[in-house]
Amino acid sequence: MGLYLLDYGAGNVQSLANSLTKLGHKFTWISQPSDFAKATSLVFPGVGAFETAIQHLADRGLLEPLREYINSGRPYFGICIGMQVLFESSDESPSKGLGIIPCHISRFDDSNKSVPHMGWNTADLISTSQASESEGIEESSFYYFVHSFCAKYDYERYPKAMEWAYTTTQYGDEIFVSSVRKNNAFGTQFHPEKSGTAGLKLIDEWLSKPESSHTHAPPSIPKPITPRPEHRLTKRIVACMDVRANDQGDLVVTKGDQYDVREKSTTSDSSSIKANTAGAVRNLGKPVSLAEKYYSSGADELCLLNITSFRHSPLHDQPMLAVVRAAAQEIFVPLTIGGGIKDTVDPDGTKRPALEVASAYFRAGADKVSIGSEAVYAVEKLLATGEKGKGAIETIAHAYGKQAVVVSIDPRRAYVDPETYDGPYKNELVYGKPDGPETERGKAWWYQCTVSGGRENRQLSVLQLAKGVEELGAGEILVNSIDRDGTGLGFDLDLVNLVRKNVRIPVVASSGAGSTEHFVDVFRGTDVEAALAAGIFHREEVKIEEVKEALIGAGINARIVPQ
Ligand code: 1PR
Repeated sequence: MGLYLLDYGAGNVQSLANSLTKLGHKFTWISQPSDFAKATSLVFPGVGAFETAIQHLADRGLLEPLREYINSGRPYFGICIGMQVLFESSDESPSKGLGIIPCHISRFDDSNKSVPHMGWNTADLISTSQASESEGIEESSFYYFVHSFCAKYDYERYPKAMEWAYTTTQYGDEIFVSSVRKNNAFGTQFHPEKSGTAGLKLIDEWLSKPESSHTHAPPSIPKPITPRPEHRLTKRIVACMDVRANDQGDLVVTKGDQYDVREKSTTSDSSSIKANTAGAVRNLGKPVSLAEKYYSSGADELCLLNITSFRHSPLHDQPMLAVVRAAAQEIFVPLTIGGGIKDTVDPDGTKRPALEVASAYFRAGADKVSIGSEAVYAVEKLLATGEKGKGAIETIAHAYGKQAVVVSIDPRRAYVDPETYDGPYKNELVYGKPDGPETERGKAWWYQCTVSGGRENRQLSVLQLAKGVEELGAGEILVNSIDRDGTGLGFDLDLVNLVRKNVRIPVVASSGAGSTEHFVDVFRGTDVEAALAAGIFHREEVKIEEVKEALIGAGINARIVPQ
């Protein structure tokens, strides 16, 4: 008897488990159909893809028991896919949902905005009278959404289904149902387990209610809702931690200048050029304690990059998995893990496909994985042979949804003489800009992709890579810049705009932030959804709270966390 959680076996459910543990709620996993009979309340944190969820539930004999459970009148809380399964069908999949809510789930229109809808947005109660028996949703709070498909709020076409609508949210000019509530069932399209303290409060309130308070009647009366001039989706601020083993073997957060993470030697001896780049690995702190610090300062997302990929450990002993596990227990905003997400081989010869590597990180508590070098190779293959479908991006996106797959690009400017250059990237050249090193003045450049943390240049431009990974099914692009990394000169707006204007998935600008103004510049000068920084946060030159205040002062929508 008691609280049960449903895991369909291919989604990241660890985040919800962590939030329940943090809140002190005990729970049991549903592992077989007969467990449903023992549940007095049930939470289904369905992160991932609709089709995978339905198929896995059906294959494990859990779909019908789930329907019976919900129809039995016992409390049900579905999150994201856990809410969407209540509906009839989805553009995402030929498989049918439970059909409890008579409405179709459709894809967002990406003609005038990025899809997935990713980030912090508000949830507006349909009726103010609902506030009195609230589910803990506050209109002043922001909640974390990540999805490409939604139940559009359409009370004329689906009047019965819209009775279920408890809150709506606007993205672009589309209004969708962001939570549903009727009788014993409640569901949110957003992720309360990833929505910081606002989300934890919501979960706690739902779990703390007596069973009798979970019966809701009468339902809301559907009514027209006019879109506002602008949605409330905020610009995200991401704190990034590059993690590697230092020379003593401890995992530390480090930070390079243009990807060189070692201290510069202080020697002036001109014969020791080697020593100039061979100092100790910079140690800026411990990954888990820094992650906790950034979470409480209001970071909207955290990113942990394994920049040495700890090549010699078997997958299940990867030191980075332990870091992710520990961080995920304490932080309740999205966590992206990058570095080494590719097909690997354990030291004993066991092959680990990229999907298995990613799954290990998702089980440890990651919400997204970030793919670097492997994405470059995949696009090179795509351009050379047209081959796609079996790589890391595609297999992970198929199982976990494209929103879980970030591609991290590490470009470097390739300078050319604009008078004489007649190479394949002449349509991508950036001309006449005063920035760049003294030695390259007067030259133009294109943005060249690299692999292995910038160690190797490839004959592939950023534009080719960005378009290619979008075609392969990536859900977001992180645009680093080796030229700007660690320099504090500000984001490379030419680079960021190049990517932003050529793809329809969310883009994160990275590298070069040196002041709060640089964040304002990147959001004014480009349409990116998020901006990432590392060095200035690690060295405490700028606090995340100060960045948010600067954004709000400049009229840019940002999420402030009450301290
Ligand atoms: O190729 O899939 O194994 O992924 C490796 C990942 O590790 C990639 O995401 C790559 O960017 C990252 N990486 C590899 N080597 C380094 C290095 O520094 N030597 N870190 C590295 C890259 C770049 C940013 C950085 C921003 C902001 N870090 O994430 O945090 O530039 O810095 P700033 O605000 O201080 O300017 P794979």
